[in-house]
Amino acid sequence: MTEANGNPGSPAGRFYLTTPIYYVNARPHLGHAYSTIVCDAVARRKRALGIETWFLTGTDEHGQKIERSAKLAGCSPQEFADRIAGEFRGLWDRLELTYDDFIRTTEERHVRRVQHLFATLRDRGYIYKGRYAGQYCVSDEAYVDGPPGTICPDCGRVTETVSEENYFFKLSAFERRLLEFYEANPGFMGPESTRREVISFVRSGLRDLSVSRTTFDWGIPVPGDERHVIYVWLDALANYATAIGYGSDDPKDQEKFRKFWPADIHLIGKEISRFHCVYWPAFLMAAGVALPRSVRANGWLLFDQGKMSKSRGNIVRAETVHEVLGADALRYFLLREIPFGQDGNFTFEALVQRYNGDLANGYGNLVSRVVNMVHKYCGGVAPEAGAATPAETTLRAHAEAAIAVFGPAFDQLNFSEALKSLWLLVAATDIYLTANAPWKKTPERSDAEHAALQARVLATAAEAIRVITALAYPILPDAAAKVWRQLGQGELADAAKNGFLIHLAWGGLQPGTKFGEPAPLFPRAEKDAVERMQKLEDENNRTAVEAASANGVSEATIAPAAPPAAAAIQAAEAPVPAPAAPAAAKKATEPLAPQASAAAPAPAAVEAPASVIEGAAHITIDDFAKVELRVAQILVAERVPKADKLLRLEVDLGYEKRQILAGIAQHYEPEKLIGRKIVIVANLAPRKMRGLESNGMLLAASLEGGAPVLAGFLEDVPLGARLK
Ligand code: ME8
Repeated sequence: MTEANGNPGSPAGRFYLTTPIYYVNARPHLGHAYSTIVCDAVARRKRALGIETWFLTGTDEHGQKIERSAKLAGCSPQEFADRIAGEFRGLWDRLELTYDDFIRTTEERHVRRVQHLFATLRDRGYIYKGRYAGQYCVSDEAYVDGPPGTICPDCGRVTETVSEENYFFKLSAFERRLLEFYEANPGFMGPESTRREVISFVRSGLRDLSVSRTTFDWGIPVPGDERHVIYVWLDALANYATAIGYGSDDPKDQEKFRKFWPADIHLIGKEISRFHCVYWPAFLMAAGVALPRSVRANGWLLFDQGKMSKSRGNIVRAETVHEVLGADALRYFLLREIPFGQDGNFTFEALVQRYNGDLANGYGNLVSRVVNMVHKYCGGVAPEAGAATPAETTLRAHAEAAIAVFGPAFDQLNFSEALKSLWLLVAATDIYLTANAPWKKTPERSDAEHAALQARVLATAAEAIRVITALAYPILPDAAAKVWRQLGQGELADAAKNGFLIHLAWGGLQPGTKFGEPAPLFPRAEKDAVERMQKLEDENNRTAVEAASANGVSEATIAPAAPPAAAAIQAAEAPVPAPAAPAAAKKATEPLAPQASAAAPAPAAVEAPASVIEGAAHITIDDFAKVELRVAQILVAERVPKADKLLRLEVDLGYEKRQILAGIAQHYEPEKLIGRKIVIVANLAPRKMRGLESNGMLLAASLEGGAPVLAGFLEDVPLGARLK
């Protein structure tokens, strides 16, 4: 494999890195911000090393999932995509992320170039027409092996049965070539767990891949056969090449593509490794295009024990952290706390602890002490250090070690180690300062000796701060820019453009440099910071749920429609279960109550335990006919904030959609419910819980002492069908 493009010393001196392009079916959250912030930090360091860098991000806007989300929101897919893509871009701008291009897959430039790629693959004999009959996971936009009803192994949702004419890509032809490529390029994918997983996937055998769909429209038409739209992953993966000019006729685009391709790093979340390490290289091999130099997978940001994701309802928004502690605090926490490649927990408590410990009391306090003393004792001008004593030699050695360790660790994406080593220098500088106490005049020192000590110690500490700041810049760009000014070094943004990191070495702070005014960097976070962030999130959740229930616009990941679900699905429960009145206690004439509580769901279509039906009084067929039982499909399922037991569901009855609240949150993961076909009591009078209206009730077997089990079907049933 060739040397990584753009690394220091690389002849090319260029670096191209990408984030995944994010689906526009849900708003951005901290998980998305994590990947994008990692890329931003890398891009900033590369630029500061004088390397011509191109940082691409964007949004993935086609496919069945987005089409359905838009339908549910009552707008066109394009309007829907415009809105959410705007939110992603707006957030990246607010966080001052330095992306060079933001590609949207609905842009004309992308559409035409993807068609070019498709035509190239077809012309080169790697695409043929066939028929796909199998399972498809709409949420992951992925084909899944197995019979109808198979659960997607990646996300746990029910797959849909697809049977249609498709174009196929000859993926099977690349099995051996891919394995040889991985073998020859051990650095191609990482971390090691990803590498192992991908290799074992390819070794287990590759089957040809369906790369077009005919049963919906929201995609890029296959050139020459517009009944088909191109498979959304082929469309999406191609963004990395189309955005920098692949497939364009314009010589300027072609020049750009030659300049930046192949990408140095595709940074992704670990769940999409297969698409990036198997499909994408195979498409490129087939098209005769060079392969990316590396794919690097970040682990998952976890919150409340689970992967942070909208459908789980456990997201935190980057805006919240930004508002309370600032963007640098978020960047530092994510890169310092989570060893890159591993999963990491996000908690407000840990964030505040790191912020106060490392930034407010650590780096921030150090800068403030030194800059203030230079103003107080040295007239605001960098003093001449004079001859070094062993203390200065030791601190200098610490700084040189930090320079030596930080760069390679960072360039391996080992941000946590890089920062750990740099903060050792923060600590060493603090200790040095305290040990030499330039603020303390002792009787045994003459005035001249004291002035010399002050000059030596403050010049040395300020130089250490300069080194720390230069290295920390990609992670703390805002704070670093302020410190740079305070040290009289001018605008860091300009310095970064001029590759100030190339020559970073001890001794750059010139005596006589006029310092800028001291300015606070990281004010200590008060005790209520955690509560403030929590409150902002709660308020946001509440507004989102209310807005969703008011407009019928989904806040959660939107559901795939599902094939016949496996027999037992999930149970319906009202949030405040009424005591289960045994049917036997009811009078024969009593109608099956619409007010039937969740704990005692009307058992119409579900066989109740013998103990319950034994001796049950009879009802007439007319009594039964009063209960309107219908087949519905769960489109959206999410937790109701501050209600442990409640899930808010949006269900589709075919003829209408409605919201139902169900007290099953302790027994079912909301994201696993999506797509399930269930039975609901459709004519139950609406009622309000937690300020939200519930229009109907789910049916379930109410097992004695056990979890509820939802009623479902073995065969496929149309939505809205009445149970009689
Ligand atoms: O998969 N922890 O888009 P997506 C860490 N459109 N990273 C997270 C995360 C979490 N909890 N949640 C999201 C797609 N991410 C496709 C990609 S690329 C050609 C097409 C980050 O909106 C992580 O980078 O589901 C993950 O891979 C990406 O967001 C998924 O975003």
